[in-house]
Amino acid sequence: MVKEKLNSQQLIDLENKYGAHNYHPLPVVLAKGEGVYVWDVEGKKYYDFLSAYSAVNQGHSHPKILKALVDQASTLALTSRAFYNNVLGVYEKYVTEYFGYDKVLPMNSGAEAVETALKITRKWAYEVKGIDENEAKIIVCEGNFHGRTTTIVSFSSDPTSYTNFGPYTPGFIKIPYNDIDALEQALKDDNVAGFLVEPIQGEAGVYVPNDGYLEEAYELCKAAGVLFVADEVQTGIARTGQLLACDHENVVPDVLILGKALSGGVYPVSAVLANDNIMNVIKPGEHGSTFGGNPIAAKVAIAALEVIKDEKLAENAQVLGELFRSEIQKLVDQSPLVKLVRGKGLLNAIVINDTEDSSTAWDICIKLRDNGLLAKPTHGNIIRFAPPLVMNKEQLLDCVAIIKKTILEFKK
Ligand code: IF1
Repeated sequence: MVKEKLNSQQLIDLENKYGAHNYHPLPVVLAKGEGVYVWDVEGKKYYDFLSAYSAVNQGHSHPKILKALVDQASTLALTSRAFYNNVLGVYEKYVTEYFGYDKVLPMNSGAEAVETALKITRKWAYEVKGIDENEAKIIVCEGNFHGRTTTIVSFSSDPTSYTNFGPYTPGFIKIPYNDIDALEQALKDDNVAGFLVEPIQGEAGVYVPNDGYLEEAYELCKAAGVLFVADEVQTGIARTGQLLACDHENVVPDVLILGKALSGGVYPVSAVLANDNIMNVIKPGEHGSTFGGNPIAAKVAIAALEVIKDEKLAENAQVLGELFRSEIQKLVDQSPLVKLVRGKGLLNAIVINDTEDSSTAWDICIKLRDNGLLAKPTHGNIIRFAPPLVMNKEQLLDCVAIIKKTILEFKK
């Protein structure tokens, strides 16, 4: 039977019929990716301005990362941690020296790494800080996004994330983001073990906190004997113009959570990094995962991190990010439709001048798609712009032109 090539609508229909409806994708069906570009089933070319939520910082189908993936997959894909292998220790040395920590606990998804960090923080609280068993509390921020597990959504402030997934995991204190006084107040509780925070809140709409917020928060945590736990799953790996968003403020998290672009988007790789005084609370048999730290993940992560350094992607994100925001600011000044642009490096967003529940941001993204650029609203009236960090100045200015044209021609 000759398998006819299915068109976009047929493929959308398949997903609607056979797939759970846990997403509402933009109506475009992608079939190929290379660098900053993706192509749909009909062969139309787009700039990817989402980068799979910052997992594809190194660009689609990066040859060096793909080679690492294919070579290792063809040699030894998975041993489980029941046995040693000849790749994991090499990766563990590489990644801990790369970020400056004693140890790494390798996992797969970002949520798994967040859960791992929560478990380590709690165990440290009982066994090192001396908090009474089952009394440990972790401070989190309103507007957070740390993943989709039942414990993580237990401390979400977004009803879409937590409604009807109870009963909820206890032991979390929610405070407003970017509010030092609220943190200082919450830290008065002697049972606080850690403060889990995104250096920039991605999903909430690319909320960049005040300069100095992270450093002040870090100092308050240190004074209170509380672990500063940074979720850099989305802001890490050069996305914001530094290797880590915390590097903008010389903050060295006690516990560092990485994911997404740790693999360049070709494979699920996440990690938790910490020094021995914290990481050594985990003893054999107390935590793990079938695929965590597998040989493919290890080789892919080494290649993905080498690309970041070799191609100076943090520097590029810093320079192109400043250019992007200054160009889009001209649009803000010119168009009543765009309220503001904000971000750091190549993690940016525009706020559309309409209500959160309006379809304006969505409709603009449909027009952006028609004009050859793919982006998607986060919450309601906010559109996130996050291209691969391998983008060059000419391509960025081409994208700015597409965004300006789309906004200036847009009719509600
Ligand atoms: C979805 C959001 C972004 C994250 C941070 C942990 C995780 C994420 C800071 C969990 C994941 C993804 C999840 C994906 C969409 C995307 C997302 F919109 F959901 F919030 F990027 F902003 N910490 N973010 O951003 O990592 O388990 O997904 O590997 O769930 O729709 P994961």
